[in-house]
Amino acid sequence: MTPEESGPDSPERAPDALYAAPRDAERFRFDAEVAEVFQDMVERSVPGYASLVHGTAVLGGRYAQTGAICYDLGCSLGAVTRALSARLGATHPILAIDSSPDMIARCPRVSGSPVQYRCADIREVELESADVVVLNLTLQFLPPEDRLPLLHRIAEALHPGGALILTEKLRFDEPEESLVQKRYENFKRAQGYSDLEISQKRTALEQVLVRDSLPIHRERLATAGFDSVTVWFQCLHFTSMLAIRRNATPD
Ligand code: GEK
Repeated sequence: MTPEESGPDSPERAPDALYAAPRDAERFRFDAEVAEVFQDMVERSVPGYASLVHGTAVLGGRYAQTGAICYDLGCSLGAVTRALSARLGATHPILAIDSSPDMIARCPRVSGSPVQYRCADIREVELESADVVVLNLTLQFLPPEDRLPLLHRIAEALHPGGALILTEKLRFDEPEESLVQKRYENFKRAQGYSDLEISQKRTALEQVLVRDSLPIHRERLATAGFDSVTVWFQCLHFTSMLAIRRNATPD
């Protein structure tokens, strides 16, 4: 963690042992028990998470030039929002949105801050004119058919030249997929997760987290109205793209 993400306004850190004992196979949900351990879960499950949050704030800070709003869509406990706000200063508005009331309730608030947290479905929220939109590991949780319409709305909301920072867990073609999966499981073991935890979590996420390949992301971003899509972070499956909104409105 960088100093921007740690400190007194960071969420509490309960250890993630949700899948340590055998449990009924249920779909993964961002409910109260997940929100309670989320900080530990995300840091031990996403390789390079702290760098991702820091890099997103650095990149976002460069594109937040006009003073227009920045969005953190699917903010969970607000890590990106806090890091971005620390760079942008006390006056820059940031709207952090998540559909999980348990996540939003746990986002640390700073009184007098221009950061707002809202519990809402990002597929339904009206987006105002914006400099920067962040989707950090969120798009992959939307049904695939809802992804392009959201990206279209984001492109329309962004100023020409505004930035979308999109981080996703990618799907690879075989044989790369099996190789990366094996390395990912080794990473999780090194983070202290047992084989039971790894396999139960994997089962719970099936059909909830639906991954796309990088070519599909690139094609969808182009269709939505973005160009100059640059991969700026990659660690195993986890990839972050900086996508700039085209000057002309797409057809
Ligand atoms: C981070 N960005 O730490 N509307 C709003 N929120 C949603 C929706 C939706 N339709 N669907 C899912 N979410 C964070 C990490 S976690 C990624 C993001 C992970 C929310 C969901 O409630 C959850 O908080 C978040 O998207 C995904 O920088 O757990 O792998």
